[in-house]
Amino acid sequence: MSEADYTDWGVVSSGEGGGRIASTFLSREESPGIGERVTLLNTNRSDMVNLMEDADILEEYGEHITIFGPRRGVGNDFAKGERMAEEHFEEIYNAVTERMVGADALLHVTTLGGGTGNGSIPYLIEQLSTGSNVEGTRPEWVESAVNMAFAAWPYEHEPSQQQFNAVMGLSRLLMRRDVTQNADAVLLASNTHIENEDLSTDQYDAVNERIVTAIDLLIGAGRNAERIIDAEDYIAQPSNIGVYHFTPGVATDLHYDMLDYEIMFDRAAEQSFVPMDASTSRAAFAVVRAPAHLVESGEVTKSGVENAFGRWKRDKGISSAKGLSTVTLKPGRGNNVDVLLLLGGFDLNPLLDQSWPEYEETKRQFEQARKLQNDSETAISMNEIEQLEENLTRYLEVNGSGR
Ligand SMILES: Nc1nc2c(ncn2[C@@H]2O[C@H](COP(=O)(O)OP(=O)(O)OP(=O)(O)O)[C@@H](O)[C@H]2O)c(=O)[nH]1
Ligand SMILES: [Mg+2]
Repeated sequence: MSEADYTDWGVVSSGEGGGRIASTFLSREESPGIGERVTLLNTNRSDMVNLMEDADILEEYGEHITIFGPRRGVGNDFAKGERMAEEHFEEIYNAVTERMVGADALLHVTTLGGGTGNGSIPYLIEQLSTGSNVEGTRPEWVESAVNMAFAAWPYEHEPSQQQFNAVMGLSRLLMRRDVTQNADAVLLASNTHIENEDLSTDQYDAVNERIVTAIDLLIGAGRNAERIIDAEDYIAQPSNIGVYHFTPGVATDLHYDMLDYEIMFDRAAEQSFVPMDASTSRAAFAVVRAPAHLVESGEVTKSGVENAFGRWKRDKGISSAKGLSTVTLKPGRGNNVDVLLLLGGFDLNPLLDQSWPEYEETKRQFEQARKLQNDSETAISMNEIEQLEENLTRYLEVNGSGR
């Protein structure tokens, strides 16, 4: 296949954390499959300027930043972030569609603990896929593009407002207000679950590095692969059974000579990005990234990986999980391989357990506050909170992990 046949990805971020992750694709030498299709949205200019200055890419890539709304952030209020995105949607839509023109798949990166990214990304995804508030008709590529979200769950130790935001954000990524599916796929990573115990490194850097590695493997499976797994493939089969939440599990630098594939898959599953039990998965994809010489010599083969993945799934009791497996190439020599599992449809309760009590607590506080003061027209209403909770609950029921 030639370069032109591969999926063209675009990365859109909103908010500070999302921006820190997405700007990595600009700051490093090469981002195969993405190139310079990166749009960094925020309500706060100085956050973006600072993080791009830190990465020393402000001069070269500053124009990838698009600021909408109040220019001072939205103070952790996702409802405000959403409203700003709605009011300033034209700027956002123009920036995204101009910079991403022709993309086959969009990866929307956000954190879920804050207000800007959490508020705007679910809204943007809805608008790109339905066009309900877009003036005129959307370009054909926008209509057909896959909209995948990558969302970072707040740390366990963060305050209850962040946990509340996360529950509300997950609901909106999964479900529109009219209770139809929103994003085509929602990939989740829990900051606490993937943080580095080594406190000498910057925590965000360590977490973001893992997220970027997972995204590279995910995109790489659609390029230089024995059997291409494309954006569309991650979505088509699982969505037939109502599954579209996923988490990556990544194990890198595994000694090919010393480990069976099944052990490698176990390692990857043990390093899933959210707390979960792999045996509850209803979708599972496997990508083995190996140095070219191991593939050329026939040591690492698609069928070898496929058979082992089949055995692994059987062993986990998830033989019928939807998905594919493939082998892709990694540059360089050596005998080390990297493995990505993309697990979907698993029981989300181990993740939600972290935030649910704080979510309930914040909801109670809102309710109390409502009794004391006149409803301010700007704040989120109780009805709205209940509706979003109900939407999430409905998705969880379909996914066999009802709360
Ligand atoms: N993984 C990851 N999480 C981050 C990063 N930066 C912030 N967070 C988390 O994101 C949440 C805060 O969200 P931000 O991205 O700062 O918020 P925002 O989208 O800019 O929204 P507001 O500032 O509230 O308007 C917290 O839960 C942080 O722990 C990052 O670089 N990586
Ligand atoms: Mg911010």
